[in-house]
Amino acid sequence: MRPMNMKNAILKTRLLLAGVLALTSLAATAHAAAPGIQGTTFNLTAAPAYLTQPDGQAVYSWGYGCTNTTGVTFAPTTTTAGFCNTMQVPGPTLIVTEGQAVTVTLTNNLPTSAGNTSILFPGLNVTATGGVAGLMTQEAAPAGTVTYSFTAPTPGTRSYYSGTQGDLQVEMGLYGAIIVLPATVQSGCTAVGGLPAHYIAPGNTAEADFRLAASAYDNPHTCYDREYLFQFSEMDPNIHTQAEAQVLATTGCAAGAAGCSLNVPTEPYHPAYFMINGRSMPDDMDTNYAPQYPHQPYNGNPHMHPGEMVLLRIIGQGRWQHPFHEHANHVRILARDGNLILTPNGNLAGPALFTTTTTPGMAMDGIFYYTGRGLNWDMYGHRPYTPAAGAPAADPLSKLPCTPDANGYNTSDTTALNYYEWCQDHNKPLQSAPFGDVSAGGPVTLPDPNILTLGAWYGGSPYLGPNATSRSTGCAPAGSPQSNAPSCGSTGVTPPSGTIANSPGGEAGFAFMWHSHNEREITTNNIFPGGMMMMMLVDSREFQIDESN
Ligand SMILES: [Cu+2]
Repeated sequence: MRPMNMKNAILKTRLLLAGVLALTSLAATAHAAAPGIQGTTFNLTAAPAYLTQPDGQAVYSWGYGCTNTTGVTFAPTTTTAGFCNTMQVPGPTLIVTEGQAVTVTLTNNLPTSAGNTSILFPGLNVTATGGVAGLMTQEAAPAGTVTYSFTAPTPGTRSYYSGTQGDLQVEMGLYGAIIVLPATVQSGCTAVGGLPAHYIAPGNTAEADFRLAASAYDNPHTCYDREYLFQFSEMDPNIHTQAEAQVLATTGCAAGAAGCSLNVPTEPYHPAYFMINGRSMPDDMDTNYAPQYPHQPYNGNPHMHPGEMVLLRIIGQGRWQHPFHEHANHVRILARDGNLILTPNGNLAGPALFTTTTTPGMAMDGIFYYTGRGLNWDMYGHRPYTPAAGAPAADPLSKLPCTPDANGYNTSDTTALNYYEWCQDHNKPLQSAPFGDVSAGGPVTLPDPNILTLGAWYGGSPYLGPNATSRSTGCAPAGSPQSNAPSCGSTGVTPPSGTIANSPGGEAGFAFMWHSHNEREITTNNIFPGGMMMMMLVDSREFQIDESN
């Protein structure tokens, strides 16, 4: 075995181990949203550091960061663990409000031989002051600064990235996102902090509001309940290795002196790392601001309750197209590059996309939701309307009516466990010979449990939620930890396999893979699984989604 093969074998083993460990330890994580720094004055730096990859590699990279964190305001305000390093990939998400005067000062702390650097804000009307003239904008010379000023335009999500030697500097990691929030709350939208209460299981507290704004745009049809930002990029480690070697060879050189520059070929291009928010799967499913990723603070790990309007902010960074597929529903596109797509009479006109394909620099906003409509079984798995024998009169789980609204959904009670249930499937059991007291006569036979198991998130029940077993069987066996189910006594109903082993208080959602449909991109250094992949979780409304970090 040649040395190179030996190295690859070790890398493969480490990657697989990392993947297994991470997948089994992530059962309780529930953190994402669209974190960033908010304000009108941003002092950014461009600096080098190493990015962690799940195959164990530390890839020399460049990124934007904060010169310091004095005066930095982290958003959303429900974020508790925010940090902004001197270098991070993607760069800090800049959160501003429509109409504000915004100033971004960039200090070039890249190695001297890397030369000048800059920031472009495509779509914004920018005034650049200071620095030195560059091809596309004013640039910051080594150790120098440049300032960009603009008035935050119409709301939406846009990219920012280096306008200097983009084939190398964007590849090295100099890119980020800017989010412009609407200045006012649209009629019909719920102001931040005011989302209506939902069903709260015993032992849980009310769920915090993790949104940046009440709506995505100045349009009442763009209200949302939850949001996520995904930036797609790829890296060719050969380019990074060559850049690092040349930087080391020119250490201490004087700016402008002969030989004090880099000459790194960026073709041919063979990326090996495919990242969402600077991380590859499974790292992208760890929390935001996890300490093991000091230069990759943002994750990609969406969670939602049925019926919630989830705003997806999606940006293509890097050099390739990235066809991102959100399993479980289409994404209704609201806007491209901050431009809301409307019909002449003001209705939403964006397409419903099976795959949200980004091209480099392109940003899009869309709405995703999941209700379980059309499953042909009652995924809420609750008992028929008649209270189960022995159920306390106040048992909220034994009385779950489904009253269809004009669209067929149960929406009259926003605090119901089955809010947004598709009523045509109400009380339809999954299997023809159901366990518990779900009424018989279901549409299908019970499938192999492996089809319905959801890995670390499987609650042992094919129905949605940590307490789905007690909802479907009607009572809990003696000694069961299912605290809010009436007891069956010592002869209790036998729950489905696995239910008791998994804590019914933990997250037991429906997991859907969200991933690049260029399947080359769901690898890490040629090993599957990895790269641009994450698991989206639909959680019962009894599960409290916590995105505070
Ligand atoms: Cu797919």
